[in-house]
Amino acid sequence: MTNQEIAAVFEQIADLLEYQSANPFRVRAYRNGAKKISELAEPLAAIVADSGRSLTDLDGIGKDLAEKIETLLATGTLPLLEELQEAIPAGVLTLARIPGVGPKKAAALHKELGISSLQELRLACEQQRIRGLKGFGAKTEETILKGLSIAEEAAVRVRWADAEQIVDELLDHMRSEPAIKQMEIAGSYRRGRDTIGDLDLLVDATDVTAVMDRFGSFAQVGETIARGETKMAVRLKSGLQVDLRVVPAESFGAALQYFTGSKDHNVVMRGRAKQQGLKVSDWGVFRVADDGSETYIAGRNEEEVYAAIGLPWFPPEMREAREEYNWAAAGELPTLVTLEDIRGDLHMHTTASDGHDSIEDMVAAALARGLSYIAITDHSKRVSMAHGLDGERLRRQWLEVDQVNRQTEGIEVLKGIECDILEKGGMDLPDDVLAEADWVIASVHYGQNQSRQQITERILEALENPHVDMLAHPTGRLINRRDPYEVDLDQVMAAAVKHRKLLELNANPARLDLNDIYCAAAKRLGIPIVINTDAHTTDGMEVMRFGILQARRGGLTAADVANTRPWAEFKKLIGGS
Ligand code: DGT
Ligand code: CA
Ligand code: CA
Ligand code: ZN
Repeated sequence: MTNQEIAAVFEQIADLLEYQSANPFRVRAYRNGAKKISELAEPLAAIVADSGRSLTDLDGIGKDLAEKIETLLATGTLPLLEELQEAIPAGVLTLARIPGVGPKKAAALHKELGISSLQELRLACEQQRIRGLKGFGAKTEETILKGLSIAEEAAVRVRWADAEQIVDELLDHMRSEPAIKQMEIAGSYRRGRDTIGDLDLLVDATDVTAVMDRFGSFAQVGETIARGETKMAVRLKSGLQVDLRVVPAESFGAALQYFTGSKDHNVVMRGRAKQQGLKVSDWGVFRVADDGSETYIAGRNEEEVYAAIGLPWFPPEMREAREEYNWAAAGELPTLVTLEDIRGDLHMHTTASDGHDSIEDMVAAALARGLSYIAITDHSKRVSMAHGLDGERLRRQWLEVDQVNRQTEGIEVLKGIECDILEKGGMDLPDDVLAEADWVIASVHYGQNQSRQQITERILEALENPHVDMLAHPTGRLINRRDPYEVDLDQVMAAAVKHRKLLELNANPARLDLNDIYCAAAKRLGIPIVINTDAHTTDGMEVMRFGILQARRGGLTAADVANTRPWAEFKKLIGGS
């Protein structure tokens, strides 16, 4: 097999895994591997044949991928690929991505009606041809149409974490151009929004032509939309647009401020400037004389731009014209929480349920990340698909946790459980079991299509349970894949205040709920937020930083985030001593 063929197999595996909602880092490992392999100058077969060398010496190739490459070279195929292909027939991949469709329905639509594109699916819904199929109904058609709209939206906005991967590669590519003095991604990406409409690349450079040529030669570029004197726009093969602006050094700060936005933030700022006889643009801050003439007074960096109109520098995550100008007027911006503030991670899974790594592995990974406590929170028995734990298995797991705690220095491992809130209400495990846990998470995984009132009542009841400490991923949304379930979060928050419960900001880049708005609401109400990774592998702990971004957008400080405290302090929040 050639390198390109091997790379293609890895790309295909990544697509199929992604379709199965596998861990994003696992998907990324395959994509990165494919990219590295396709860029290699020398055949992989030659490296394998050389006993003095190892595939794992290659950048981006870990032990797992190395084994897969060897299998491919030896047999021409991979059990994993065959397994995935068997589970997912060709052509249903796009259909299955539609919220409300999923793999099973997609396969049926393909088989029974020959539907293989989104257009065909929409048409079939509109012509009411789907309700005739076994297991489908008029309601399904409605759900699919709604899902199609979400999917169309997904085609135009990408998740922050996905944008990050593109940004990293783009900046890497641009960096080798010596004419570039300064470079930043502005826009919603810099503000840390959960999804990104397009990327805004800003460059300070002397040689515009060289910068634009370099930009146009980025491997992911599909087409150039426009190229002008200082502006250029391209569409990547993935469909994402990237806007480039090249500006002089004395305007770099002003342009960075302007193109970081948000638009609403800038509108307020321009108003402030005007009151002081100043004008702000992407070129700088100017004093406007009575005769209308303009004098440049600032623009090299953002600090001097803001200072010129009597404002502090605002962290980009704050720039949404929500509270930031009030904070500035009061003379103090909150010091937003940072990744370094985090001391614990209180939601993660192991091989006991649907995680991929052992308790020991998770503990070692947490130690490597500098955490001083974690909670092992596997699923409860209702989540049978994930091999959820009943009381007996859970108590056995806790013996294991005790042992790990005895053997390990520098970290406290808590006995936790992610206990399902049952469809009919009530917790999935009896109170006597929950009472023995150090940490109890309540989650809604089933009955997500129930009415707003039903779901809200289930959650309110769970929050009344004295053993429950925190509600996880409070809206159940999966960005671009599943809308939040119907839930009255205002009532949930009121109950959290009343019963002194904590709420989770789930750091998984596809979840990120609570979102920024509700984080801010929780802060106002004094509800401690716990930012958790919900890791299903050791690598899964990496997502903490995405949660931090969202928390910062909600204006949260370290004090607002419960797991910035040492465990001894945290314990007091949940009634421990
Ligand atoms: P996106 O791309 O939809 O995720 O959101 P943004 O915020 O990145 O928006 P984008 O790319 O349209 O523009 C980037 C920034 O440029 C925006 O946040 C503020 C600034 N900007 C763009 N157009 C205007 C405008 O018409 N007026 C003002 N005041 N600012 C603008
Ligand atoms: Ca943008
Ligand atoms: Ca833009
Ligand atoms: Zn979980």
